[in-house]
Amino acid sequence: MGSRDPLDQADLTRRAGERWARVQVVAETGSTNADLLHDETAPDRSVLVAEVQTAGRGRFDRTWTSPSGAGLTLSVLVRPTVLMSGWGWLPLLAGVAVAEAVSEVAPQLEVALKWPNDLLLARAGGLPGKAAGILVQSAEDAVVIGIGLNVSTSADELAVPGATSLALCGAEVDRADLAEVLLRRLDARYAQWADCNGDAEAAGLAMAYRELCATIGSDVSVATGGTELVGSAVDVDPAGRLVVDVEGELHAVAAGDVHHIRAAGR
Ligand code: BT5
Repeated sequence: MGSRDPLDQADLTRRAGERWARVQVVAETGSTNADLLHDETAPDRSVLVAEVQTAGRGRFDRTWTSPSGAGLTLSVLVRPTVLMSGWGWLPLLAGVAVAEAVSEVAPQLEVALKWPNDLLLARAGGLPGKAAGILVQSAEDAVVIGIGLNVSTSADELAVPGATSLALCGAEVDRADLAEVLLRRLDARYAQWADCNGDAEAAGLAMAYRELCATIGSDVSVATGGTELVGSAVDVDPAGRLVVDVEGELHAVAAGDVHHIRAAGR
């Protein structure tokens, strides 16, 4: 099956299983995140997949662009009942699930996460490229986790030079298989986290994240709230914040853009 064949809603609903309450596939929309955020009737554990978005969102009002059928563009809505203090882990949880799903379907790829949740893939003879981005937004009791993942995107279709895709890194993957595995991994990580009342350490999530995260152990510059921190990233804290050592002083960063100056020796 060609990897740009449209996804089939009935097939994906069946593959997703009963752990996901509602699975919708649309040919085109503005933003799957915006749609679920504004859908007050969306049940807990709704999934919305679009073949293409015309107003795909990144963090900090940036954009996400991907040609129709070239990637996976989806959002899930959950209504967590755990303490809100643990919600900061949801973006990182999604990153772990995406990395695990890509590793399952394409074990030959070398995956890593850049804090908070960019999926990086190793590229022959160059720096790692960004193959997936995650945007988590909340509205009252609902949290929407949006995932954009480049699957068959070719070099001339990439949104930015620092981007890459599974295909460009050597993996031909069927999107329906990938979506099925991604929903299973997301469900498993979410269930563990929820069972531990949002405690990422107890859920084994923090450990899994540290193992995947290329930022921890790297020298970094972090643009956060109008300032630039330069130091070494030493850990993530219990709230999912990046801990940066700047000349012996520890700073916990809740949101920002990380640049790896000197990557950790991995
Ligand atoms: C992200 O933001 O990476 C979050 C992207 C989330 C997209 C999903 S798709 C489903 C759901 N619905 C939405 O509307 N959004 C979510 P950020 O870290 O701010 O990175 C955004 C930057 O990534 C852009 O400014 C570009 O430089 C780059 N970019 C845009 N499209 C890309 C792509 N397809 N692949 C790699 N990089 C891309």
